[in-house]
Amino acid sequence: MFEKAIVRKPSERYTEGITTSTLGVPNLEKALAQHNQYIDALKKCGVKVTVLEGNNQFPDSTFVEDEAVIVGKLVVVTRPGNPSRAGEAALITPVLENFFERMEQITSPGTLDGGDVMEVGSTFFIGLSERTNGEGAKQLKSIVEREGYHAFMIPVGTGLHLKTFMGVVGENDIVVLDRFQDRPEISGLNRLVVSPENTYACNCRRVNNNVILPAGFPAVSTMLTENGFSILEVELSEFQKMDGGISCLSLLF
Ligand code: CIR
Repeated sequence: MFEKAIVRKPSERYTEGITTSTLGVPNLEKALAQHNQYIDALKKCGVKVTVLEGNNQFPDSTFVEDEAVIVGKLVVVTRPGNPSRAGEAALITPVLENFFERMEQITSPGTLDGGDVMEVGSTFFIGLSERTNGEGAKQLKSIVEREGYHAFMIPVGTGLHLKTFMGVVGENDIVVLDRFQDRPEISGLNRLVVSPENTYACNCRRVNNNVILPAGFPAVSTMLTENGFSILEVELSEFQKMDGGISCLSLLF
């Protein structure tokens, strides 16, 4: 069960973050309102939410997921792969010190974004991407194995992060974009397959008894409901414009 979440509000400079999307410039007021709805959804799932103030130095720092990976009682502070986000590790560290007694760090030349790490039961799947290099993935793999977990690496190919294309919805269940469904690394998982027009909804997240899902993807919400999942939909249009989704916006533990 998740008891706590850390989120960070989008800052005044939110719209200056990195994006590959062609959906237009986000509206900050709308983004803040959607962020509040996201916080409400987390609270509905029974999670106590710590809300950090927006940070103007790092426009992408609302995507806190990329800054740390939680491995049981240990937290691993990442080394974000885009240079404009590298300083976010130092930004989140003092916050995490309030919650965790044990802390590790991904170190140079390793880079790793939390968006590339998917935990299912006792296994961590680590995406090799533009943001997470082989060295960063290797460092995380050895940490999680030392802590008693399994780890597999998965090449992401074109696209931002591993979890741009898959999300955990149950004990052993994931939602996954069709082109990844036959990857041998995830063959042991129950895979609910999504077609390319619904790619954005792959980034959904199980939070205790619910799955939080972006609004506007009826095919995916129907599939999840028919498979017995209880879903909470949140409108995230202003985060999609900055390549961010459901999982990116919180650290859960
Ligand atoms: C970035 O490109 O780094 C941000 N604009 C979006 C990060 C999304 N994070 C995630 O998927 N974990």
